[in-house]
Amino acid sequence: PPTIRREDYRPPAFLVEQVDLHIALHPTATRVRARLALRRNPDAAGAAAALELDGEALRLLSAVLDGAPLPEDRLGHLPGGGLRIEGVPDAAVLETEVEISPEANSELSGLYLSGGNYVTQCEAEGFRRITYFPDRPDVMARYTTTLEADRAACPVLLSNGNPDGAGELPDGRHWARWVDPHPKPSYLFAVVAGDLVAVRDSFTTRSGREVALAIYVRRGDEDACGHAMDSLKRSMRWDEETYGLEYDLDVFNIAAVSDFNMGAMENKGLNVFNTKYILARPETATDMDYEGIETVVAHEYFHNWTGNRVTCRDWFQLSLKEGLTVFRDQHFSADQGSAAVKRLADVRRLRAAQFPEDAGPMAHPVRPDSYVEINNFYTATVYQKGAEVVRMMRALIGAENFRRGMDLYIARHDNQAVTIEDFVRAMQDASGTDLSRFSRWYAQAGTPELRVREAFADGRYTLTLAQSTPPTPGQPEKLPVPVPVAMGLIGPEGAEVAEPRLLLLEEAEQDFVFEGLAAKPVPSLLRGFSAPVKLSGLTLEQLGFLAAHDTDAFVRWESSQQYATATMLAMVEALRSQEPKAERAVHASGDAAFSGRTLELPEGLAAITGALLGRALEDPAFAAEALALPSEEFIADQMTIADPEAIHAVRQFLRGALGRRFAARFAALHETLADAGPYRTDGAAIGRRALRNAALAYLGAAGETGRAEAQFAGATNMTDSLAALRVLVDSDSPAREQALAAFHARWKEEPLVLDKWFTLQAMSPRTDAAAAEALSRHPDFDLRNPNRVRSLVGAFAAGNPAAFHAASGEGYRFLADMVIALDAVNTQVAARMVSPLGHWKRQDAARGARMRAELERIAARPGLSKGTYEKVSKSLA
Ligand code: HT7
Ligand code: ZN
Repeated sequence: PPTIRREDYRPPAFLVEQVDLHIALHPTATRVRARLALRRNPDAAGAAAALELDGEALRLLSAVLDGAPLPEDRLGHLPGGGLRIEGVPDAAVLETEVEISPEANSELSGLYLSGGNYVTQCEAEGFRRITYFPDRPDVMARYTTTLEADRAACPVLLSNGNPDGAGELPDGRHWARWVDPHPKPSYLFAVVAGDLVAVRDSFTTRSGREVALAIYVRRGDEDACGHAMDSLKRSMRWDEETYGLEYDLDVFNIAAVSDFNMGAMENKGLNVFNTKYILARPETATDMDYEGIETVVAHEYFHNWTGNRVTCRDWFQLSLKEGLTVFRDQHFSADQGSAAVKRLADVRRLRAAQFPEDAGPMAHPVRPDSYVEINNFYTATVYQKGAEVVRMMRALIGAENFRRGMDLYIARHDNQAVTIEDFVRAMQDASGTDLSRFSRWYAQAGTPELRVREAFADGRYTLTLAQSTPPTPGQPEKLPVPVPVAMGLIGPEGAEVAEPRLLLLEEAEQDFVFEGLAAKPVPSLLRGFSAPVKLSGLTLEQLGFLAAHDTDAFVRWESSQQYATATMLAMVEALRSQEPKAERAVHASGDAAFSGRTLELPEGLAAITGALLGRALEDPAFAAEALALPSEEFIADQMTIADPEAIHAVRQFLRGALGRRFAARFAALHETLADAGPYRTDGAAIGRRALRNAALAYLGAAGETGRAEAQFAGATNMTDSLAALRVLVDSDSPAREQALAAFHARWKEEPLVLDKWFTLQAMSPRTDAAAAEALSRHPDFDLRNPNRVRSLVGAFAAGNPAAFHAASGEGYRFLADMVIALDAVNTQVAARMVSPLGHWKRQDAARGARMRAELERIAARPGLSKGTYEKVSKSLA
């Protein structure tokens, strides 16, 4: 398959001014009539260039140019299924009619059926599966859409923009017309039609316009939309207050569907959501689900300005809308509750997903230079690292200049399709800061590594920071990037001894000097995680000190995590050097032993845990985050060659040992923090539950499952129920199977809860590849439903490292079997599942060979999709 390169960008030969669509819905034979008002693009080279229309899986019924039918010999056929028409006048009207089958569309791109309802997904290149069109984001057009369907099957007919009439038709059919006054790229087009019910509300904009809000869901789910609706209204207000951005249509509709490739989609005036990010009742959704809903609803709403009104010129610019909008949703969520705890969670996610990506075979810059399949580039790098880059820019130019830059960006580029350079230029012009060097952050892949050195003499403290970025595929050499380092100095008594500052490290190495200090301080660096880098060079003693004393919550958390990481790595090393692998035996009881050797709880880690527990009730949400040991995946990422068995043994041992050492305090926390009064989802209530369930998990790891059994039996909300079930599922308690069966029996009609049932088992160390494979044969498993696939296959491969990396290679084989089966059903989801196999260089030779063998087995499949092919071939390189 061809590689698309950023440097090959050419403007389109024709623009589309107006699109009029008529869609007659039918499960197997939907008819789409499109009328395109075309105009030659004055900015395109080649005054006689042909009109090129994308098309995929369409059956062309007719094509008429300026009233005259186009004969077959005027239609050139393009490789992917598109059309090329020569000799089109500078202004012309093209009318086409095609037939498509929503029922046959298991790819979930274009028009498809979910639970019997019609729904579209057009980003990135799905509109071409609905009609012939120049399906690229730099073609912005005004759309009118008329929908026609059977009234009984489809009482609801929705599209973008404002409603503009509806009526009856013969034979029980009806129609509705929608007009979107705003020009938009085709990827924002949407249709939803079916038997859905609306939960309604309204919002008055700050200029006094009334916007009708509606969330469309399956009948019976109306009571589960309150949190999403509330999140939407808070997002609308926040964007007015923070950026002066007001909503721009009379209606804002959301539709929730069960079958969706991603989380949600920001279609103009008609957002389509995965039900996972809309539906929440205390009995069925966890606190994390509530937080996810708030974030995703806000994210899609914020796209209305950062993405829809100002969009991307081409898909290489994806982070222009995604990085910026993630930055905006993170800022919004931070404003809703504890900003510090939100930041920890965001950083944890960045490190879990983006850092490994940046160190693996698919590493790419925030603005990639090439791709084979654009769907493979909706990545943690484009989204999360892209958000970090915007965040750094704001730190460098200051909040006020950043706001001025946003105003300028939108004023300059409203209704345009633009580039990342345009965004950076607006920030530069508004702030007067030269950001040309800063733009390296968009161009260079890889996570920069910062190393700290110190010197102290005669009251003069010199902090030396050195940076380097490791090579990544296609980028062997890296230049230094400007790194904003928010910092302070802590004196021996635990007080700040210098004004907190923002240092700017621009060169490969720089000294920063502080005078007039009475004693050598401890540097508190990267406060709030001011840059997405890896920091090293502090001693265990300094980390312990910062964990106890820093005034910055992020550095306190980070230092305790780094302390635990260093400790765990040392324990892993000790195990590795003691015995040959084949003789290892790991006992999951908590007393991990490798060939009879017993690990010991390091007193330093116990002391940090004890100190955290002592202050836990001051800020329960923070304490829950700080008490969690670094994940097995994170520890593996710190090693040149990982050792999944040893890491698992060490982490399990520590959880059990800490659970036993502090059993009384964990038990006391579990009792003290029991919910009194009604269930609430504010930050304080969520924090209390998080800490209480962290205590429960430590007790469970220490073999005390009685509390979990009682909590599972009595839980009235999903957070507590699932936390208790997790403890039981990870244990050898006789209650395990019974609890799993009871949970299944109770929730078998709730797909989102059933997903959790699959995930808990997929991630449990007690589930090996054979058990995961057995779950894939469970009658409730469904390859056509992306949520279910992620809940089992994704969770197993990414969240159960010990089983996935079993020395037998069975974990790898299970994943490869699933990828092969999925590729015939949904290529986007299949390609995304390949990633865990790509990290074979981080495993020992035997495992690496098994991973490669599975990648080669996938690559050899005839008819493999280009997306899966791209991931597999890059992973093998
Ligand atoms: N902009 C949306 C991306 C998206 C998507 C991309 C590829 C295939 C399916 C998809 N569904 C949604 C979501 C967002 O980032 O807001
Ligand atoms: Zn987005």
